[in-house]
Amino acid sequence: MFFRTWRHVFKLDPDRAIDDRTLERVCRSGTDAVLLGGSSGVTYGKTVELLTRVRRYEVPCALEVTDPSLAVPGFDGYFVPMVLNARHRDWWIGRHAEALRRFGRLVPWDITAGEAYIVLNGDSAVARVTDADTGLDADGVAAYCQLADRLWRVPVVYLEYSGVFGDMELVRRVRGMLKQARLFYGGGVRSPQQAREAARAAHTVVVGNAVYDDPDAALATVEAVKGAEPPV
Ligand code: 1GP
Repeated sequence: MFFRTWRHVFKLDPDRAIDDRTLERVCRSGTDAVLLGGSSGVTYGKTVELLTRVRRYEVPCALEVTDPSLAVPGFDGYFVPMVLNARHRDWWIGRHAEALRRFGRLVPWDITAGEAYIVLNGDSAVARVTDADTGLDADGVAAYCQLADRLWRVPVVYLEYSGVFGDMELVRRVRGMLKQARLFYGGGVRSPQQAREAARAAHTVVVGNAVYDDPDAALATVEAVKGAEPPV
């Protein structure tokens, strides 16, 4: 699928302002893709606007469809997040089934992939919005990974620490378990050192907040990830 070779991804939030110069640096950085997504305040109009700006550059651009009303056409790929450790079924299958009932015939399935999220930072917006059970132990995380990878055969497992740098030992353990899914890691990557560590542990490293808080540091993560030994 379209994301199979991605090692480094910048995640941009259509609800956050980014100036033209920073966006240009992000898009020309050598990253494998720009992923648009956010936990709150994202609208169709804001998504179109940011896609249009990213399209000035050649970098592939994908969308995380967190609500069917945000399904803007014209992306290179679409991810549909399912938050496995959310307490309410709405966030694993409920909203998805409702959306497919209405729009299933319009989905470009050849460029659409499910993303099995396990949210591990209880203070993050995504944990609050989805009421995620973030107090899982390693075996609990491993169980969700098997569920996604083996039982449901979701092509992406996403360990989401959004805002804080995660437990790399756990990330490595999860990656070692996966049989078919690609492991995305996101959370608190703000330096080349962290980027390298995450790149050794996961298949794909996602950098979000740093783009807005410290663009120079964010840009330095690209080379660090690309130069790191990939996980087997
Ligand atoms: C957020 O996983 C991404 O969804 C990246 O996390 O914003 O902490 O870099 P950060």
